Amino acid sequence: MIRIDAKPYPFEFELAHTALVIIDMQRDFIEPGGFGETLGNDVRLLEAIVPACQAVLGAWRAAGGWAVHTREAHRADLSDCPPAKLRRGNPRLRIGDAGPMGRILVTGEPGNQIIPALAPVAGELVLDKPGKGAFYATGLQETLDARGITHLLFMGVTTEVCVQTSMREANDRGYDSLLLEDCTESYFPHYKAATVEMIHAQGGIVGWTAPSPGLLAALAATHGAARR
Ligand code: C5J
Repeated sequence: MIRIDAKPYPFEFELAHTALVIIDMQRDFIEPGGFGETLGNDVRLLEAIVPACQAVLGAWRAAGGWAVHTREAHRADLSDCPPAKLRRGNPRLRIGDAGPMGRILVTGEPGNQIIPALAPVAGELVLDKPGKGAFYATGLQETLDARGITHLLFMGVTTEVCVQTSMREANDRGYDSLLLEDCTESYFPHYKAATVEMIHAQGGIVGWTAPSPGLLAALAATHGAARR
């Protein structure tokens, strides 16, 4: 059992029954010149969490942990994109339009790929999700249950949209989830702060939150003990 300091109280999990879920660390959201930037967002905020995410992913793999990578992605014919999602807002570029890194939020396009620093490796799950949440129309619950996963560690972007939606979906499905505070970001820092607070409020109404160094220390201790 691994135990880390967290809010609202320590989070305990077994490595074999826990997945690291990395939400939408895609080029179009994070890299300069991508879709996120064309919307007027300062992508440097999101880029800044990449080293912390890399450290966690590296330590997780070294300890023998399993990871899930999600991408917000639609089929090329947009048949899995509800008209309401397509119509929403008044953006210069809509889902499926040609953007600076290929068609916006379309599977297989360059901008839709996970950033190279966090590229998935063989054996990890890469999940294309048509919604904000990782569970909607993806079969994720069935995959997790088949592997005996009961606990989830979350990182990725954006905190208040796809990360929070996925954590709420996970909570309603009975998983215990923790958000790594320094491994998630929003284009709007006050939304991130509010989301972190609302996740662990009311005795952990959605789940737990913690900075990543506690996890890294616990993983190093577990890994070291396993090698001795
Ligand atoms: C994500 C978005 N990944 N903000 N998407 O949060 O639309």
